[in-house]
Amino acid sequence: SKEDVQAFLKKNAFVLFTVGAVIVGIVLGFALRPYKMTFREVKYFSFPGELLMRMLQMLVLPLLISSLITGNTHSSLDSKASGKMGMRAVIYYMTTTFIAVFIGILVVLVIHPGKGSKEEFGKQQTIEQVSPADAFLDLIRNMFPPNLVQACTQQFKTKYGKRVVHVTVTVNDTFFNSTNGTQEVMEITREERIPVPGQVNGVNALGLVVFSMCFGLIIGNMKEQGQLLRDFFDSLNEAIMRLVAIIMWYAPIGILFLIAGKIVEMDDLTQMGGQLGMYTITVIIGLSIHAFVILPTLYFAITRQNPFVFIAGLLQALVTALGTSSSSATLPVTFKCLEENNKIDKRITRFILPVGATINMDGTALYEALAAIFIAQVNNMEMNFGQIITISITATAASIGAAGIPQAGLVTMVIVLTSVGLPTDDITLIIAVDWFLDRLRTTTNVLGDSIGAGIVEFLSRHELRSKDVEMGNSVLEE
Ligand code: DAS
Repeated sequence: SKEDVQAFLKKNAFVLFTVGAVIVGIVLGFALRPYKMTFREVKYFSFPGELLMRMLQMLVLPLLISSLITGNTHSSLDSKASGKMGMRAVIYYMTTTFIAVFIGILVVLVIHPGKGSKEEFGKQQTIEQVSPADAFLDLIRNMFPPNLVQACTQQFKTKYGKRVVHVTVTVNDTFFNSTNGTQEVMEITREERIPVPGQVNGVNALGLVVFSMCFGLIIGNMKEQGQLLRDFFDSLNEAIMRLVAIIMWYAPIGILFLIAGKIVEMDDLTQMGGQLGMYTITVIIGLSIHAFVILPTLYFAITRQNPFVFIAGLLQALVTALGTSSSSATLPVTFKCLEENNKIDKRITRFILPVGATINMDGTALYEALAAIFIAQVNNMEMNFGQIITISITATAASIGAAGIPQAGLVTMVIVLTSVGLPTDDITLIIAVDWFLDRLRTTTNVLGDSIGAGIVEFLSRHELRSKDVEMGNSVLEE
């Protein structure tokens, strides 16, 4: 009946808007492609998308800090229960990341997209060599930022010691010449610096995660003296989540323009027939197996609940990940979806989501292992068993070190390649498709974090419940 339809529309408004935004974005993007917009026009066109990105990033810092601090003060849980919860999260992160790496290696070995020649790829640029040891030390260095204020603002500092990793891209751009009023085409070389592991758009997320967790644990143990701080961060967290709720209404518009803008500006996919096309398909297959088979099966095996109902609740977060290619920027939306649609306990989400978004990246791990072996195949080098093990370990480390920002995984790939003696310059072979594959692996990353929250909540239900009883909270039926 009419009422039913109305009720349905009201209940699913967000989902409908979001799905609609993706579809309209794709259609609009392809419709506008023939008009060959200039670089600048594309920038104007995707402005609403850029705004969404900025709004989300604006919230990440206070959200990350406040939720981790309140999540770790055990005003909400006692320290034994938090410890157990933390262990479960870590075990989940490790297991799923290893499975992801395994799948990545398996699909690339079976499909074998690399055909032992580089001719069909465009020209290559030089990328600096990075020693895995230095990169590893940098990962640990980033855990302890010497200056907390700087950790919130610093721009691309500490590059594997002193080095700067950057990729130079050349773009053709039409400029409007204001002196004589003509349009002219000129080639400019834009130097794009790719940020380093553990840093999110000038934010050292890893360092802030470590600090906030420790800080939360401390003020949790401070009895009355800590009450002021506990209340402060609790209320800060609440306030930020309300801001998130407002941005959620704008999100579909932003996503529409982010997607459309990207489709308008992407290169013609002329190379896609060859090895790069096969490579793209291989990555898609690998990520799909992990996202649609492994993670749901794991969720079902543990919780005995329908994983696809759970995933449906995450739709907006997944689409945001697809639109922004940043798991950090998506974090506010992930929080909202998990807490509101999937009714995950706030004590769980605050405790583990920020950590997950920073270090747990299944999609990235899968991608890095797969890409490294693809590059070996292109170079006609067969990897032996020992080298494959090395790749699995460094790909895992690289995914932990990769920041939750666009294309961070491409940078940390240098570590994986160096560890087995593959040419790091060959990263540029896959740059052409990375913007796209990045979106898919980011979506997988966010899905992995969210399913992790669902699983950890299920496993911790007894602790949560007994705490509720103790506090006299209303206890939910199991
Ligand atoms: N884009 C990333 C993310 O936010 C990481 C990557 O580049 O793989 O998850």
